Amino acid sequence: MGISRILIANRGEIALRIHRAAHEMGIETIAVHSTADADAMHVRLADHAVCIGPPAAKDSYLNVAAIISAAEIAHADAIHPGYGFLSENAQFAEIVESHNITWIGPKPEHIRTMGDKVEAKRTAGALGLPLVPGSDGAISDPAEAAKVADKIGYPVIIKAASGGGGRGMKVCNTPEELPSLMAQAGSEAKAAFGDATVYIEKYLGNPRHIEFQVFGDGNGNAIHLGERDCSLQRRHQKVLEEAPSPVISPEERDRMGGIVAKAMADMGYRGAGTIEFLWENGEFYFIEMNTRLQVEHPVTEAITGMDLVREQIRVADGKPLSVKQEDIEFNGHAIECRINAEDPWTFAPSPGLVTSYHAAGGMNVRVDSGLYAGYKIPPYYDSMIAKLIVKGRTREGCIMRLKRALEEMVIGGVKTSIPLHQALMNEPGFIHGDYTIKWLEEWLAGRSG
Ligand code: MV4
Repeated sequence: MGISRILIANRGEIALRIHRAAHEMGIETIAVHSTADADAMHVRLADHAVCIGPPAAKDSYLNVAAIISAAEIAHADAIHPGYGFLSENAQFAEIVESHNITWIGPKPEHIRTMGDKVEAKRTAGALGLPLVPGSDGAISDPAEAAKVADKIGYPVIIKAASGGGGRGMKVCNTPEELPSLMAQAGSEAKAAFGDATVYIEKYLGNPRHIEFQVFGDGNGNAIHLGERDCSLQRRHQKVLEEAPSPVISPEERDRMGGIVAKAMADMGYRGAGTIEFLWENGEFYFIEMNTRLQVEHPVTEAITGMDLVREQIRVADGKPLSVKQEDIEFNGHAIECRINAEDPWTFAPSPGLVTSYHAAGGMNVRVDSGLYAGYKIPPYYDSMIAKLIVKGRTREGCIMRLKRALEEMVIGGVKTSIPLHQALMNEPGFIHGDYTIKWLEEWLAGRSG
């Protein structure tokens, strides 16, 4: 026991985030990188760096053999996967553990269970989480599907068991179209995920996306760190996240938080997790669980004062949770703006040379980014290049500070989503906080039309 060298199997801002937590714990870091990332900040900051392959992610950041070899060569005693890439690959987690390297993540069996959306729902239901009404597990027979749909009422949504992130979903409004949409959903799921399994749920017309941050020690103890509101999305990509949600009262947070923390304790969950709900008319409905650290974790850190990566490393190392539920306080309000290298209105990617860079600063302003002047943003990866996280005592104060911080940010040479965030900050629908998952796309359509 005792982690002393972490290999960070990721790139960009999250690789920096993990490096920072590690160094604050006196732990060395090993960066891995593709040939396209030789000049990246995550490589410069790390104590050691290993090139693991060509630019394409499948040959580098998803290359299990290359990453395990790098860990062996550089004598890593732990691997942190960050988010995306191999972070929710149960088989990778098993391979890491079979090499006697500490996996900084949940138990492989829990990653596997939650990766199958049908199994995830069954497990969540057994643990007492409220579910969206729907089929009891997978469904293949159209006649049986029609029975379920009649019982729960139209519209219904057909989802792929191996899906997630919104891929392979079909909304069905009438019994007549159910058989053909079932067949379509099945064959699209087979093509996209190699698995035709689908299930059915009541379609919620205008919900919010609210997720709870949880943490377990793997030994039956678990806590919750409150919720994040991630309703502002475009094509299933989150644009801005906030904590707490503008619509959740402290009593409701304690009640739902208690339910999710108990569920995680009962399953023996280890590490960081996020339980996603749709929220409509005051009710929570479980949809999925993410068994990783999320992009938007800093808003939770801002209002709780906890370092989630430090906590991940501690529990992976066999230590107990550093706090008890009753010691966790929620203070103020935090908002994160995801800054992408893309046209703010067409969303066309805009990689290339960053000619100038200045990060916003001042009280309660955090910028997580690997950018620097002279850096060339490669075209091969996700377009998110920075996260601006701002905290205020109130939501209003937070929005005022965010406007100020957005004015200060300088990213020259490429287009970014900063103008989109600035427009949002002046939009009554956002300022009032009464938006749902449909709001952002409708607002964008209204602006261009
Ligand atoms: C739904 C739904 C409405 N009703 N399920 C999209 C991503 C995936 N995680 C679940 N998703 C949805 N599931 C039922 N029963 C609407 C969505 C959805 C959505 C959810 C969260 C955030 C943005 C979204 C955008 C479109 C659809």
